[in-house]
Amino acid sequence: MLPFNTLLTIQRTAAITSFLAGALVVAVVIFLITTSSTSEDKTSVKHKVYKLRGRYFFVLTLCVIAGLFISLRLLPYTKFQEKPDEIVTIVAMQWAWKMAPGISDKSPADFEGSNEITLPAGRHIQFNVTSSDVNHDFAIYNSKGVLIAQTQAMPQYHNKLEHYFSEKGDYHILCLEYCGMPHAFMVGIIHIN
Ligand SMILES: [Cu+2]
Repeated sequence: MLPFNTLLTIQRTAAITSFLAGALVVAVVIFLITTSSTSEDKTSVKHKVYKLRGRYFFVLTLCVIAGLFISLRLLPYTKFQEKPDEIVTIVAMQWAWKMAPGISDKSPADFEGSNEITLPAGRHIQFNVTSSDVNHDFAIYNSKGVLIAQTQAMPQYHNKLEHYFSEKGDYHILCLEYCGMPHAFMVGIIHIN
């Protein structure tokens, strides 16, 4: 959670920015109304606009190509294309989590795991998530109560969730899919050290 002062500043900045953008739109409209005339020769205007449109298209294309080139390199996909450092099997059940390192060849119902697990910080971890009964949702919260990663836990499906825990500490696992009365008590812990 951001401190209240920071939130206020972000809100103020957003308000000022939208006010200035609104004022700019109004100014452009007023400019167009005051400078437009009905008697001007439309052919020469059309010619001017079409010429400008060609240049505008060219500049816009260059901007899009440059934007794609810069932003595509920043996407985190390549980071997760390597083999994970560690694989953890997660089985959700009414109303607990079974977690254990490695890939399990047992059925979700027979799989044995604990509600608590310890994992290393700064490693590429892949969670292999499934369910032994109904739909659940495997959601990881940090110590400040912020949701940092989540995926559905579904019977007969194995969803892969990859995450780097850059900070040490205790992370809580909550279920984000209502799965019955004690759903809210379905809490697991991941210790990162
Ligand atoms: Cu639930």
